[in-house]
Amino acid sequence: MKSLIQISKFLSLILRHQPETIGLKLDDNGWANIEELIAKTNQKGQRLNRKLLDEVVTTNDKQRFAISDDGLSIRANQGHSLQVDLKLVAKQPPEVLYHGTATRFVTSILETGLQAKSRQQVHLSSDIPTAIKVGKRHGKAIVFTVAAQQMYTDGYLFYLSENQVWLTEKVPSKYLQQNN
Ligand code: HQG
Repeated sequence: MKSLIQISKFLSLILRHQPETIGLKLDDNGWANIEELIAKTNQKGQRLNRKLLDEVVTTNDKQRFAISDDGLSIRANQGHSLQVDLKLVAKQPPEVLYHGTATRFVTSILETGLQAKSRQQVHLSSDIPTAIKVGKRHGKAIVFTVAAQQMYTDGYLFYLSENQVWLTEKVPSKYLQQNN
């Protein structure tokens, strides 16, 4: 693999979506054994070693990955399509959060609310610039303000991932306000 970004993308695929691609299994909490991950990656002809892996984890722009306290395992902090239990503790959200998406999804979102789609949860940002970046990944960006505190009062649970992404199961459209 040529760059740290490519390794990060590869790790996202393996640790969030398809560990079976290299014959790897994650535990119930999403952890992979690092030695095994490296060995199986190399077996597939992709160069990876502990030094490179550590470099990806520490330099990653969004801190997408965490290494366990004993240094033996790695997991993705959020973004899974796989069923994993990250053991996050429910937390009171701020008054509002933001969700960046593409303009072409607006009609559908206003009809059915924000859904997790292929991921385990809906991802929310705590500031608008981050939400714009997330939205741009899909096309022309648009940002929704989410009445997070109101949702929380109404019984919805919120979680904050280790890399500061807010997660919730769904956001009904009555809690959404279009920003731009
Ligand atoms: C949209 C990246 C139509 C939703 C980011 C989004 C984030 C609907 C898309 C993280 C809908 C799903 C997650 C509805 C939701 N109708 N469209 N009812 N409900 N959608 O990629 O939030 O770089 O699964 O608005 O930065 O864009 O990978 O979710 O546009 O933190 O670490 O369906 O992934 O992080 O797209 O991004 P995604 P997301 P990483």
